[in-house]
Amino acid sequence: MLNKHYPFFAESLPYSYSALEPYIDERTMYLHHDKHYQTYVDNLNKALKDYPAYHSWDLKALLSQLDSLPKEIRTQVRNNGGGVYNHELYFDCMGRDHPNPSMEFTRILSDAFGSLNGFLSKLKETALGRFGSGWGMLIFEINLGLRIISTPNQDVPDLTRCTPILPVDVWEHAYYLKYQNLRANYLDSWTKVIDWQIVERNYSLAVNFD
Ligand code: MN3
Repeated sequence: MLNKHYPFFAESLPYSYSALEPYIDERTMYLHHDKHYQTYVDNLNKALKDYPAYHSWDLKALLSQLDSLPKEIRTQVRNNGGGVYNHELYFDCMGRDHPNPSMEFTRILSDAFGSLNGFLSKLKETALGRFGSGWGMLIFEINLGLRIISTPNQDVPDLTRCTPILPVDVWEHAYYLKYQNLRANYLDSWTKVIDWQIVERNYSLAVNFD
């Protein structure tokens, strides 16, 4: 994802639309991937189309150097590039194959957050506390290690020092069809479809790049 550049293409979902049933319904996954995510990809390309100087920039370069982009496209790249980045990681971190973290990763989470449940509660609380649309995220930050943060809209943290490990989408489009306004119920269900093998891979990559 991060080493791709213009024109960006949507990644296919790494499982079927119905794979996360009953926790996340097929229709939500279809709309979320084929409509919402696809639109972020299309609009990112549209923003960059007439700016060839940035066609070789990968997503991480674009998102971490927004201030050096022409101001006409800065907001479009921030919103749509962030949308591409966040959704690819979100879809990737879900699945039904690895519903539990390894002993080693459970220990790592416990060192940072007290216990696995302590981690999940803190992430849920942070995601619930995001007013309006945005994300809850486990990130790895240089010098600070694992942290839980929340970002508004499609913002990503400073990618020059933070690596997102596990994001959860709390825009209503992620849950409204099945859970309506009950964000907390969606978050409880989402924890059942985390693919921990992918999360642990993301963590190892982040730590080894540090
Ligand atoms: Mn979304």
